[in-house]
Amino acid sequence: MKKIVVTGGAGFIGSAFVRYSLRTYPDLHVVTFDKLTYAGNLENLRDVDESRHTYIQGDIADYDAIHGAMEGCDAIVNFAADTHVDRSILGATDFISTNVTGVYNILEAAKALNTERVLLVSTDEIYGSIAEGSFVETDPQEPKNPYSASKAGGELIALAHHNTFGTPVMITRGSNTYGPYQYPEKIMPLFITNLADDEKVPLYSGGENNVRDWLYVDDHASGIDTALRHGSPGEVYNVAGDNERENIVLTNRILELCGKDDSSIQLVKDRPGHDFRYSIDASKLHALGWKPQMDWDKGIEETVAWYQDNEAWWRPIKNGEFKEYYKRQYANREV
Ligand code: NAD
Ligand code: TDX
Repeated sequence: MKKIVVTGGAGFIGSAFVRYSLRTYPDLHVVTFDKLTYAGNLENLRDVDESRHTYIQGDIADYDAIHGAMEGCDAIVNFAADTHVDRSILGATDFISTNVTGVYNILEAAKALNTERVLLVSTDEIYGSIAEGSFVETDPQEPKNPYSASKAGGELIALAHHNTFGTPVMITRGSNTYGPYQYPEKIMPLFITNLADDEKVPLYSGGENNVRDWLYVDDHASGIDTALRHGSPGEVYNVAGDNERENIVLTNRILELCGKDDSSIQLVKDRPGHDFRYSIDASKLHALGWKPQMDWDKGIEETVAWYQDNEAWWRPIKNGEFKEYYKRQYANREV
């Protein structure tokens, strides 16, 4: 592979994947194609080697734009998505445009251009919640919120495209991802940055101890790269962190690392349709040689330290679009 397109490469995981690819493959050229929605940020790519990187602003829901970006490229890795569950509950029109129509455009462009590999980055959320045990790739999709339903829709179109046209598509389903450069709407950066401002952290409270499996962002990037290079077309690969934590346990660890106690927790009304637990089995990707490298204790310590040391990155975000969103999302929600 000499040249690849990374859609959504200015977001959290996409930018980590761009950095990972450029440092791992010295002859690779990466084209980042990104709409720069509220979640996209060119600051996330500030350290990349510009001689092997091209940036194009565009929307995957615009067929001509994405077709143009893919011309002359060997592969495409799609991170572009609307990604926040709470925002999809407020309104899912953009989610359907990007996560379904956008994915279809990528597949059609790949067919027209004979692109060698197409990797769609998807999520463990498409399985829905599981009380015990872990999902494997052959388990059915049972998405339970508008975000995960839109991701499941994109997956189904991709698998049908593979079956009908032989499009060389691989899908990865990753766990909850954490690390530097994550937009502070997601639980970890939201809580760390609120605490830096001596504000409380809004913990959703529905009487259940919701559980998430935490995957370090560079491990997610290397898992996607393994599936891209060693996976088989038409196949799906789970990318698990194998670090399941109840939200309250995660919250208490963040409080401790930030020098606070549980008086900084504000219980708020639960997310509607809140999935109780996500858990996936990544044996299939392990068989291709992938293993997560980051230890949980080190990962969370480094992540908290990164946000504490990089206020210049998150302050403009929290003072910008995020401010209105936060008010709308959390106002009058205390329990
Ligand atoms: P993010 O919200 O940080 O970034 C998304 C990026 O996509 C942004 O740069 C945005 O500008 C871009 N984008 C959005 N719509 C676009 C469009 N129509 N055309 C072009 N670019 C567009 O997302 P993330 O957390 O980095 O997630 C990346 C991918 O990984 C998504 O597909 C998501 O579903 C998946 N995923 C995320 C997690 C997680 O915990 N964050 C876990 C599993 C899977
Ligand atoms: O303010 C909050 N309070 C709270 O208790 C927020 C934002 C979240 N939570 C809870 C809800 C979840 O149980 O924390 C957990 C994690 O929430 P998010 O960070 O919003 O992530 P989640 O809903 O689990 O989805 C994430 O993982 C799968 C990503 O946002 C998705 O893009 C990915 O596909």
